[in-house]
Order: sequence, then structure tokens, then C-alpha cells
Amino acid sequence: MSLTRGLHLYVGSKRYSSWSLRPYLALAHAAAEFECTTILFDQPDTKAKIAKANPAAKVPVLHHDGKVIWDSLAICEYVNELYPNAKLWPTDRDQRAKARSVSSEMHSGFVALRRDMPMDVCSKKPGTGHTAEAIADGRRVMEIWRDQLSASRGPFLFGTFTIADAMFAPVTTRFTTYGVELDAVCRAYVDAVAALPAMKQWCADAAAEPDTRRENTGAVSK
Ligand SMILES: N[C@@H](CCC(=O)N[C@@H](CS)C(=O)NCC(=O)O)C(=O)O
Repeated sequence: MSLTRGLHLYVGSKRYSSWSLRPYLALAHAAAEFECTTILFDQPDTKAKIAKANPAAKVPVLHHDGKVIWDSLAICEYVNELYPNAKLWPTDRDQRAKARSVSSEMHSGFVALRRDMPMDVCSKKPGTGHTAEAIADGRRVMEIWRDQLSASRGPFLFGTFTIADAMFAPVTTRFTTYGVELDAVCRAYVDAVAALPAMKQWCADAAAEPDTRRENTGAVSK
């Protein structure tokens, strides 16, 4: 059996599940053949379905060849190892260290941005969620983008698409949804991510799925 057959990614509602978007983009960039199952949020059986797929009770989770791999960054790392030719990390060691640093900063930080501007790829809510803390997080994100894009000359943070772009992709949609002001460099980056075929497919799928999120409930996806 081919090493890469039988990949099955479980994601949350595509409209809202920011963590799920990341490994989806990594798998798509690697041109992996994978099955993708959406577990809609806010259904009576949502928690049970997620818990059945992942002992950690979260999406995303990847099943492959009898293994269960969970956590968005761990899945991206696994995809990178399965598909080395996709160069999901920069080949240069120093660049790779930088890419891992900014990816980890995204993975473990920006709590206010995630809390106050939760991902919703189907809505436009300009001005909503612009708390001082979220805007400060947004400024730091843009500083990372500007530094990287000026060093790499784009269109992606390290030139070609890497896991770092997958990690920041949900933020690009948040800036669009909540109408965060962008300079020309950051605007071009947001547009480059939005133009990825996999990103377009994700948003089309999100628009086609039922919106099961009840208004004013505690969000499960940040
Ligand atoms: N650090 C995890 C976070 C995963 C996460 O929080 N997933 C949310 C949805 S995007 C979830 O499964 N929530 C379900 C719940 O908390 O019941 C990752 O990167 O995969």
C-alpha cells in the first residue's frame, strides 16, 4: 500500500473551524488525495462525533494507516514528512527556524484576535470585534507578514506556500470579515491566500453547509 493512501481528515464546520483550515490547506498544497469529513458544530451529536474521531475531543484530526494524528500543527508536520517534495517548510535551515517560530507564535498566541474576531468565512462584519487587544494582536501579525514579505518578496511569507501560510490563513479571512485596515503589502498577501484554489474550495464548501451555530453561544472555534 502506498504510504500516502487512506488519509482521512476530520474538520469542524468550514465556516468557523479555523484550526481545521490549516491542515486542509497543507494537504491540498501537497496534492494529497484525502477524504475530508465535516463534523458540523452545535449539533446534539457534535461532541460525540468529535470524541469518536479524536481522543483529545477536538478537530482537526487526521486518520492514516491506523494512526490518529491530532492538533493542526502536528498534522501539518506529518503531511510535510509524507510529502517532502511539497516543501511545506523552507529548505534553508535558518528560514525553516523562522517559519517554525512564526507558526508557533500563531499556534500558541493571538488569543484576543481569536476571541474577538472568530473566523467566519461567510460573513462581513466590518468594525465588529475591534477591541484594543485584538487590534494589538493584529498589528503584531501584520508586522510578521511585512517582515517576511519584504525578505521573501512574496507572494507567500517564505516565497512559496509553506505551513506558515497555512497557520496564518484563518487570520487573513478574519481581517476580511471584520474589515481590519491593511496596507498594500498585507492586502496583497491576504489576496494571495484568498486566491489559492484550496481556499476557494473551502469557502465554497462553507457557504454550502448548513449554518448550525446558534447566535450568542460560546464559540467552540477561535
Ligand atoms: N490546538 C488545537 C485546537 C483545536 C480546537 O480547539 N478545535 C476546536 C474547533 S476549531 C474544537 O474541536 N472544539 C470542540 C470543542 O471544544 O468541543 C489544534 O491546533 O488543532
